Amino acid sequence: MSEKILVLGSNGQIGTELVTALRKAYTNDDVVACDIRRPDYEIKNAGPFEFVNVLDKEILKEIFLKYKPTQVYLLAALLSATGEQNPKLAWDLNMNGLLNVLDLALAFKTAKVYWPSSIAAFGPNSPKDQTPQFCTMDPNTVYGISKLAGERWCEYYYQKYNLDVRSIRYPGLISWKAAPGGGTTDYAIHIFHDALKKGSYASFLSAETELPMMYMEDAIRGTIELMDAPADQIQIRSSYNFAGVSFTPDVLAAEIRKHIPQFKLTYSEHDPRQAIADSWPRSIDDSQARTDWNWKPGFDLAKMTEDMLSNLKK
Ligand code: AKB
Repeated sequence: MSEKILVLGSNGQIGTELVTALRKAYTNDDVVACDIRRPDYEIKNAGPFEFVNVLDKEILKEIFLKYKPTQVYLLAALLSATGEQNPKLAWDLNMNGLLNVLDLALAFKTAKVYWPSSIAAFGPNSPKDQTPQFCTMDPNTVYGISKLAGERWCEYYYQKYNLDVRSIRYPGLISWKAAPGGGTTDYAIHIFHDALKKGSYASFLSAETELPMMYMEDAIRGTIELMDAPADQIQIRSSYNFAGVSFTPDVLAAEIRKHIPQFKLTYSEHDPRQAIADSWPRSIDDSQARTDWNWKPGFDLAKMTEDMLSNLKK
């Protein structure tokens, strides 16, 4: 059967790379990029693009009617730091956007839906190291609350209506193609840009703040592998723990210094993102993803740092 794939939120950090990867795996015309903002040249000219606000159910319905998608990826969301600046909008977009898509996917018999959760679904009372798939989850950001609630909705639609929804709890994603959008883990991207441009960076997270991270190439591959896995292998219908590498700003700076020896890292004080980072896990146990659909990351810290620097230099 031929596929028609909608990517909602196609202009963001993940969407930009996911659309390109899906267009390589399928055809350009099979993958419809959708966003509320004008796309960059590459996405717009390689295949179909539609302006869509996921909160506008009527427009969204027209898009489902026009394309009859077999797969939908919903990426439109407000992240942790921007979500705290506008909690009501974060809740509205992250929650009602998801419910709109789940309802339309049911109505139009979409075969598979992908929705990302995050390590932000964990909270201060979740175990910090090798955080397990199932444990206490008490997120204290609106973003995290919306992710935990969204996970419950995904499982509910699967159990109640047999909708094939799949999800991953992303760690901080590190990439060079598109800018990140208001997350707590964004320091780990800015640091590379400033290391090359200025030779120094002032981190808004403290030296010892360890967080789970992943290189975007791994995240995109893992996402598509999860969506391609046979349905009977998908044991988790809330969201899968998913791990790449964990490091602190200090450790990342030391790795960057192997390429830029004079690189200097300083720390800024009293940033509200510190409290968010302190409520999150340091590392994640993703053994269920490894067992169920053979997940395995390809990038360690050294390989990721080398790839980031060489691509940003270009
Ligand atoms: C954020 O920092 O908000 C995101 C995330 C971990 O979900 N990158």
